[in-house]
Amino acid sequence: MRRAVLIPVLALLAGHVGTAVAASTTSLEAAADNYQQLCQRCHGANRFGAAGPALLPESLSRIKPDEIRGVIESGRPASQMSGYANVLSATQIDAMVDYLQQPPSTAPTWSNEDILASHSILADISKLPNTPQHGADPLNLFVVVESGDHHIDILDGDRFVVLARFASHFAVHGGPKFSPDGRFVYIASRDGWISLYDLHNLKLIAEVRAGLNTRNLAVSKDGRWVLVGNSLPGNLVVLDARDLSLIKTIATIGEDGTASRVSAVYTAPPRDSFIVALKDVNEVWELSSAGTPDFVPRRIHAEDVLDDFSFSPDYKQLLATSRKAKGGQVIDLDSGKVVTDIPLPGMPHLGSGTFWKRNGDWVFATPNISKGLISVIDLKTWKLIKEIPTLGPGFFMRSHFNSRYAWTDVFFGPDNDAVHLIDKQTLEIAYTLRPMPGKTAAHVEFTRDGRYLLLSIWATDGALIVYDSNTLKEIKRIPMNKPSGKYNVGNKIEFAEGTSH
Ligand code: DHE
Repeated sequence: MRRAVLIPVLALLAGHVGTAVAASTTSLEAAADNYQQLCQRCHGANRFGAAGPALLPESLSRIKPDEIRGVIESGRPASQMSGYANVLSATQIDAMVDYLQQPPSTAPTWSNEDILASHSILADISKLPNTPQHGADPLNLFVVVESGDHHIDILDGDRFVVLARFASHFAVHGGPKFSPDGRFVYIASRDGWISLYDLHNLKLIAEVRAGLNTRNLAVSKDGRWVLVGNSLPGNLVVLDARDLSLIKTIATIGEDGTASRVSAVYTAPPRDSFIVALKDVNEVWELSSAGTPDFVPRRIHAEDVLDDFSFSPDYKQLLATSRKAKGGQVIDLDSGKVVTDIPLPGMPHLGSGTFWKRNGDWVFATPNISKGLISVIDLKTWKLIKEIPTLGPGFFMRSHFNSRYAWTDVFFGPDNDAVHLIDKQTLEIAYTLRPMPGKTAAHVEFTRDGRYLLLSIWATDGALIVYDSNTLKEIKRIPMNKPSGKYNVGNKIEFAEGTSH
């Protein structure tokens, strides 16, 4: 029997599942048999994933049926997934596409025992030097996610050379998070795997599968705890940050008994707590991480499901997308009360928004996933100051204290190769760059001093482009396979202005 790993290509946001040819019960049964013969060895008998990724509806929901079909037919380059066009007929492949999008016959579960069994220690930290062994500035390293072939690069942020490259689990999503001293980085994959990597020794230390479908993770202010937010099963998992051993799982059940998926988890350092966004109940949770925490949630009751989050710079207030508020809603985290609604058009992507000071006052700017505009809000009055039209909907926005510009992408539509540089004082687009015409340019991160920045060309034959942030001159182009996010250690551990938190 041929060995196969069905590794789907990177999901596209637009055009979700829904057009698969509906297969009959008989053909679904036949597809289930074919799955057990051809696929289960790498993807697991229960489709939870093994050497290959999970093939559950939750794992595939962001991938178009045509893409799934293409991978089954032709395999996936640079992976162990070979094509099945010569093994299965077109009808059998259609049935397989449909089968993989059906829930499994027994509901997927991932228990504490499963988490414990998945835990592995890959290096003995006590035997490793506790000073950087790579000769680069440890606070100016970048962790770069190469999403095209599921790898992580560690980049020297002074010389712009790759110091180490290693395979990640399937589909790393959300920003990797760091220990407060910047030595360790914690990486979450959509398939539920959490990895702990030592940046001093450039070594993987431990791994654990915390769930079947994970949203993201957060590290506590003191660096002792890692909190993982899962959508399958809907729960929170607390891990010991030293070695990822399991401390506790917390089912995310609303006060009225409704089980909820987690949208995302965040660290709020001034509050010494974690904040949890829930997808299916009108609650926001806060879990204290101070002292010896019990991780019992404080429930903040909301009028609506609050999803995508950002925080005021002092973490006293939460900005969330709310359908009821027709855009954004501001919640005071101490009182749990609504401060105000901010009607915003389209789908603002608050989590990717950024703050800066304009004429001495804080402003917040957010990209929009469904409309070509940037909304700029005054943080004192919470009033919308300006809508800046862009060439199309965007995903990310970034700046730095020392940068005159906020950089934002045009992720969707025909101008997805363009990035806009917004003058932080005039709120006008000062420049529009097209670094690689025809290829998506997105997601910026600055060096610790803000002198340079790295921009991703989000394509299989893509690159990381290094710019001088003042002259806007291109300094270097490092070829990479769909580089997505990149994260500067110093900026991240200092929760620097302009970067994501
Ligand atoms: Fe993300 C961060 C949610 C789709 C790339 N994304 C985040 C965060 C959330 C989020 C809540 C902040 C968590 C953190 O960093 O710890 N993303 C969502 C969605 O709900 C959405 C729209 C749909 C989904 O199914 O998840 C979504 N995200 C995408 C993509 O399609 C992107 C472009 C490609 C991918 O890798 O999946 C994508 N998201 C990213 C990246 C970050 C991110 C690169 C980290 C941004 C940063 O700079 O910190």
